[in-house]
Amino acid sequence: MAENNNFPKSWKKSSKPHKFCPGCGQSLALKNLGFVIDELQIADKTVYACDIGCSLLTWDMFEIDTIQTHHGRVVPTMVGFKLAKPSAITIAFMGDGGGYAIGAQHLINAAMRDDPITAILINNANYAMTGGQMAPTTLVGQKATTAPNGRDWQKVGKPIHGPEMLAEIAQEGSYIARTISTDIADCKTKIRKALQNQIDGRGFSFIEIISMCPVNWHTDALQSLDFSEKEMTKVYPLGEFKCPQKLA
Ligand SMILES: Cc1ncc(C[n+]2csc(CCOP(=O)(O)OP(=O)(O)O)c2C)c(N)n1
Ligand code: SF4
Repeated sequence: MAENNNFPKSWKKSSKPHKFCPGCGQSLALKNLGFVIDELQIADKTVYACDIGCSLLTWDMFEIDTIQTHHGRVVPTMVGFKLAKPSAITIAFMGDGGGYAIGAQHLINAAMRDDPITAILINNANYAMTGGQMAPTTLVGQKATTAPNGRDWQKVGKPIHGPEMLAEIAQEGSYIARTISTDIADCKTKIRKALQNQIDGRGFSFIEIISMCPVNWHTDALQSLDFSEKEMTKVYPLGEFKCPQKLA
């Protein structure tokens, strides 16, 4: 197949186009991840793992060793892998349900223990693969199939702010940030810093990526952009919440 510079070399050529719905933000995030893996020249020592949820659609996305785990278990799986093989660069990719609900304890403990893995979490404000149920990140007032009148925080609590929470408990060598899939430069820079943190042998790294889910949001292209870039960033500000001096 002819060389295509629009696709990362670390993406598997035979399985393209990707399997996400049209307009999904996850493909943008993963394209950036692929380009960063190319630039850092780490494909041969990287092990990528995806959770359950739409993240599982990436089980054959990369031309690198890949593990597919149970819902919420991608973090402990990669912590175990890293313990067994410290020279590997380990990436755990998950949704907000996987990381902040069913697998929250794993994420919190990995941050507290300073496990040297890179965790990447897609915040699309819902449980997407199963049809748009309310997630820990669903905005107050946002409708979901399990919240037909919109999230009522007095009944179910307020949305979780993952990076802010993890930054409180993480150790000094951690890199913790939030970005958005549509800001290619910011997304790529933060993914690069997170992986560099692991390559340099510092601690835990975590990035939350705000991402569009037009199918469950029931939005067209412009409405999807608006909701993620305007509504979601109001509640979930972009930024670096912990950054070792050497990465600044
Ligand atoms: C242990 C377990 N409980 C529930 C499910 C059903 N399930 C599959 S995907 C999913 C939601 C995924 O949502 P999220 O993690 O936010 O990822 P997204 O699909 O939004 O990318 C659920 C509840 C499952 N597969 N395994
Ligand atoms: S359901 Fe939403 S998150 Fe899942 S692939 Fe489709 S647009 Fe993306």
